[in-house]
Amino acid sequence: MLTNDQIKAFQTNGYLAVENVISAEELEELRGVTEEFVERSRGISESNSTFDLEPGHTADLPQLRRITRPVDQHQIYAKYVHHQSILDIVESLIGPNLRYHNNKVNMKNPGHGSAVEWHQDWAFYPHTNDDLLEVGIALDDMTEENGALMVIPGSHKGKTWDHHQDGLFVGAVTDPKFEPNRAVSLKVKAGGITLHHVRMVHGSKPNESDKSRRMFFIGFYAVDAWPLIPTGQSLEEMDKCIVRGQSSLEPRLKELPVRLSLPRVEGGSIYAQQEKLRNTLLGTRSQNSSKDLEGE
Ligand SMILES: O=C(O)CCC(=O)C(=O)O
Repeated sequence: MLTNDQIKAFQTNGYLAVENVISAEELEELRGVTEEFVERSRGISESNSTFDLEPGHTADLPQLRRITRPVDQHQIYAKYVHHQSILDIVESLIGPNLRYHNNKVNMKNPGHGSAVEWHQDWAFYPHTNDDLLEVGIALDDMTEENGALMVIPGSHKGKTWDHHQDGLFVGAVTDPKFEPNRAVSLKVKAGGITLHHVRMVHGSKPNESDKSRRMFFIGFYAVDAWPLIPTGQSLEEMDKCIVRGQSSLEPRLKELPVRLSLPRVEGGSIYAQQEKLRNTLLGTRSQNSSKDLEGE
C-alpha cells in the first residue's frame, strides 16, 4: 500500500519508486526464468516475436535486449499481473478496475545495452483517458551507470511531443525544442518497482557499467480507458486481461493532447522504430534491424 504522500508525489511528478515490493524468493525465481530465456536465445540468430536481439548477439555471447510479452510466454511472469502488492499500489493510483496489456523484460547487458530514446508511451497508444501507467519490476539494482530508467518530473501534465520524422512515427521525441534538462534517474534496488504515468517523458542511457540492468515492465490501465488506435483485440480478449474489478462498455472521456502514432513502421518494436532517428539524445543508435516485433 502507498502512503498519501506517495500518492500525491505520483500525481504531482508522474512517477514513483517503491522499494521491497517483491520478496527475495520471487526475485530469485524471476531472475532464474529470465536466465532461461537468455539461454534459449543462444539458439537464434535473428530477432523474432519473442526474442529481440542486440546487434552483435551470438550463440557464445548472447545479447538479448527484450523478451516480448513474457506474460504469455511463461507462468512465472504471468503471476505478476495478479501480484496483490503490485495491484494494491496500482489501484491506489489509477482506481479499482484494472486491465494489463503491454509487458516486456528489457535487458541491458554489462557494457552493452541499447539506449531507449526519450518518448511518451501515450504517443504510442493514446486512450480515452490517461489512467494508465507502467510498472517496472527491478531484477537488478538500477543505477545511473547501468542505464536506470530516467524521467522528466511533471512532464505527464504537459504536451504530447511530436514523435514523427519525415511523416513517419519513429517512437521518440523529435521536436528540436525538447530539452531533457530536468531528468532524474529512478534508482531502485532489485525487488523494488518503478511506476511511471503513460504521458511521462522517459528514456534510458546505454549500460556503461559491468553490472546487468534487467527490468520487467507491465502496463496497467483503467478498464474504462479505451484505446484510440485499434489494438486488434476482441472485447473477450480485452476482458481476459482484467486483473481487478469490473468490465465496462462505457469509456470515460477526458480532454487530453493526443497525437496518433500513425503511420508507423509495421510490426516494429521501439528499438526498430528508434533506429530511424537522425538525432539521438541518449545513445548511439545501432544499425541492427528488429523485424516482425510488436507494438511499443
Ligand atoms: O528499458 C528502459 O529503460 C525503457 C523502457 C521503455 O520505456 C520502453 O520499452 O518503452
